[in-house]
Amino acid sequence: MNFNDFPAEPFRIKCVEPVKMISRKEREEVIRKAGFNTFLIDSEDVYIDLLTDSGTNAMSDKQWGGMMQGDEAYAGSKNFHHLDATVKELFGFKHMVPTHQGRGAENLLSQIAIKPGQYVPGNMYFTTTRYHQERNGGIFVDIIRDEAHDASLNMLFKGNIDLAKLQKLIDEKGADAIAYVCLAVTVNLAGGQPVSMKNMREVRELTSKHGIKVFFDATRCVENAYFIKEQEPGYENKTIQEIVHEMFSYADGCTMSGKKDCLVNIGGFLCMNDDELFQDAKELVVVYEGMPSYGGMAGRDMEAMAIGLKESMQYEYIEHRIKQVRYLGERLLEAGVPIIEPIGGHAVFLDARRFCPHLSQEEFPAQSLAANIYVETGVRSMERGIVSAGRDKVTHENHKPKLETVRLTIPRRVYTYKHMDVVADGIINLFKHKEDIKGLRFVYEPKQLRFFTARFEQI
Ligand code: PM9
Repeated sequence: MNFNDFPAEPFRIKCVEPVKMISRKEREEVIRKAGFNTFLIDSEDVYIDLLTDSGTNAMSDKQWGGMMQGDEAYAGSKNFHHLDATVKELFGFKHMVPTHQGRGAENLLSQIAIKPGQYVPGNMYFTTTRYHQERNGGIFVDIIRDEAHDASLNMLFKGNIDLAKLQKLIDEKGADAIAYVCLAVTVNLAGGQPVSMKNMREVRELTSKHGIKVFFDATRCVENAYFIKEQEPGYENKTIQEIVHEMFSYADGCTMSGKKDCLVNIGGFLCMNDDELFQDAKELVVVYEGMPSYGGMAGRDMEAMAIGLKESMQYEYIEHRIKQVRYLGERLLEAGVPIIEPIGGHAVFLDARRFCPHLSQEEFPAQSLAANIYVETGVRSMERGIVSAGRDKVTHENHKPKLETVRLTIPRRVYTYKHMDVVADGIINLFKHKEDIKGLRFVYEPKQLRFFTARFEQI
């Protein structure tokens, strides 16, 4: 690894938040009290917080300035018009409906676009996305390429949809039985893996032939655009903005969690080109979120999001972002720690199957690994394996994903390379005595999205 491959932070730090490390003995007590679930640890007890990149972004001086220009009128806020115009300019969709965060948009889309019994094919599931699809009678079908389920396979555009799987579903069930295709850019649970422009174009061509709509999960679309610029022939001289615009030209709409690539702490939106769907979304948004001109957000939040979305497309920002994640991954790889390859956009995913070969999947190796990383290092991470996957809605059996991982998710513009070194050194150390990691069993299992609040004890 050559340190010169990694650009310095393209910002100066104007405001700092002190962090401190509590003792190992205290951390052991904290994780026991949290039921071995890192979601249940207080932030004050965490040294470096890699639980998620969602809502944990550091905002810029311009965004904070924008916050002071919040127009908090109940209706028709000027910040809504700014956000509306920015999203339409950058994404190219005809309509935008703001929501309080990504799952608010997923809720609206699932209600207006899925008829009970219809299929919703997608490139790997995401927890909240699949939950809303199923809650509205949809049947999720995984049509990601097979390679995405293999942690150690290093290949480009591992997030692509397998067109043969999509064609098979259309042939077997008929186009009318498919609500829409949900295409995520990048694919979170596959390791932040990107989708190629070619794949998006081909999905558009195939679905158009059959009159099927395509909605993107745009949550990490800017990170996906960086990979296209870096790795897909023909895109090296295009701007990130041009690439994002072309990506969305292959979709009928999108859901967006602004908490990621919009560089804010809260917010989201739903976009579409279809006038009737827009009408339906506007009727429903008032039930769950608020007026169609604020959708659960304060005026100041919409302003920060409009500014953040533009900032996220600046090349220096996104290059540093992706390469900082890559730096952490390469440090771990060099030491032989098993991770999902290639290293994705927002996080490094430890492969818990290979990290803890002495534990079966039913002993929740990733959940336990995340708990042990906290005790060893003070770093908070997240399970993304059998616990996150939940149970089958019909059989109530555990879904058993092939990927059993712990996600080290890097907040945007928050930590430095030295923080990455601390994380890497701690995990490399734990890897040396990995046999000490014990299995877990549930003591409390919530009925839905169980990973957020479940509690465990050591076996
Ligand atoms: N993702 C994450 O940490 C936060 C919730 S799960 C701990 O990765 C995608 C691809 C996401 C996502 C959230 C949402 C939902 C939709 N799609 O959290 O509701 O990664 O804004 O977005 C989280 P909201």
